[in-house]
Amino acid sequence: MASSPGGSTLTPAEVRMELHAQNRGKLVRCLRQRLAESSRPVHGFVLLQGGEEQNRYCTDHAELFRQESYFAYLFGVREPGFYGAIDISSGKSILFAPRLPEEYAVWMGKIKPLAYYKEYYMVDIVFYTDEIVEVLQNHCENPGKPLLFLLYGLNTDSGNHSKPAMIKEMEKFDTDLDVLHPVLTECRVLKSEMEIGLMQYANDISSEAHVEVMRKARVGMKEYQLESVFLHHVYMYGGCRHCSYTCVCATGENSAVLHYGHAAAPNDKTLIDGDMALFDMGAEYHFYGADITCSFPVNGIFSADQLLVYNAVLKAHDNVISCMKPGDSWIDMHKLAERTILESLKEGGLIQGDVDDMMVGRLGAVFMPHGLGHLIGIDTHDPGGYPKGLERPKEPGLKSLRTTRTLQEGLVITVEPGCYFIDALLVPAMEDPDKSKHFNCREISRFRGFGGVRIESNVLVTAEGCRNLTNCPRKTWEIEAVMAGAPWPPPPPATLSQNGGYR
Ligand SMILES: [Mn+2]
Repeated sequence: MASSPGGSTLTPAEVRMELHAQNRGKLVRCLRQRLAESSRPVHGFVLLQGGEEQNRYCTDHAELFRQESYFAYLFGVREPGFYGAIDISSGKSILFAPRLPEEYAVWMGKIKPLAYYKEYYMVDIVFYTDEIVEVLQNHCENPGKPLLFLLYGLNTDSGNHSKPAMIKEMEKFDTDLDVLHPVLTECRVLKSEMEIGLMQYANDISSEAHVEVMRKARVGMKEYQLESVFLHHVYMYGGCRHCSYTCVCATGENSAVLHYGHAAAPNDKTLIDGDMALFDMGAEYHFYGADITCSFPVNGIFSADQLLVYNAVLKAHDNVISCMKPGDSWIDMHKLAERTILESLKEGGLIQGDVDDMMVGRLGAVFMPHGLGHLIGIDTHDPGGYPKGLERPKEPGLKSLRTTRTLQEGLVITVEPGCYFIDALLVPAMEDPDKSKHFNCREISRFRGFGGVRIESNVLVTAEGCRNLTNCPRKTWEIEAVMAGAPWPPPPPATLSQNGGYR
């Protein structure tokens, strides 16, 4: 059956700026509480600086601007060069727009009046950025210098720090660099209904694009052609101008290269009969992203070896999702995935011995060196994985976890178990007697060059358990049917024709 005539069943989701007004309201409540708890006066301004447009090296080529994520969370502003402030005592929000030169109207389009931004972004007042000092001083009702809460803190995924807002005449203000970052980061961890709505949409359009990629995959194509199918689908039908990250379109051996797709490995291999494909791609819609991985045989039919590895990973993915609920430790979920994969590899004859022993010896990290999953939201690796007091584990595999948090209702996290045959890990493991005693070396050697499998979904933790926002064919027979032209999502059972492609 052909895909739907329009190419998609989706239309771009409605973007509502109330979402950001709610985010600001949440921050104000949390900040007031935090200040009251430490017996500090509940006043001052949150001041954030939005992102600036960047040119390519020395040229005048402006890179497509994407707003800084904390600023996007609070204000939803898509243009560069803004500042935003929130008065903690009144809860009022102020945007500061750049004063654009008259020339702007010639080259870039009409200059919007401040009233436009006030209405569009649903803030209380708008001024120009060259008025910040004066406005904040005038709006301060307390004696002495106004207090500014600036954003400064560590991103535990990148190791970089967020840059506090810079204004001239900072000496006219008192500043606090400690309070805002942990409180605002914590606000971003638990998603609101409206945020979940956008993430569901990003997942819907990305899931559909993954299905389109599976359908179009043919032996002899280039990996980048399938990348282009994905990009076209999410932009053409989904209005997604940005992706959450650089597409990983890996086939054959490349599917064991975890961050394949970068400039030195630009998705340019030819698809060979018998290759496994691992495609990790996600679209972003109004700042909120999806992060989805599908693995499938490029020729449309799983071989026995591919079935073994794929089903090991799928069982881990499904086990975790059927277990996840508030109160669970993410480390335990990671270990559950590892154990599931090791048990399957043992059943398949690749490894041998006691699985408990393997767990103690951290054998799972040889096949899955990355963490089970990460928080996701406005950033693909959303911040807040390691709040103060939560230590990063040191053991192989576990140290790669981007969070070790206890699951809470409202948190959205990726579940992305994988099983890879990576020479850089297999060779040293073969030489380590504690690990190699578990290897069936002949079988393991046979799998060198296989690549790897990852299955990644975005999962919302609910009061009862969790909800998978991703909807891609996952069972091997579903993938084979979709690649042979069957519809996705499958029609309800009653309407299935006898030769509908599903069995
Ligand atoms: Mn991911």
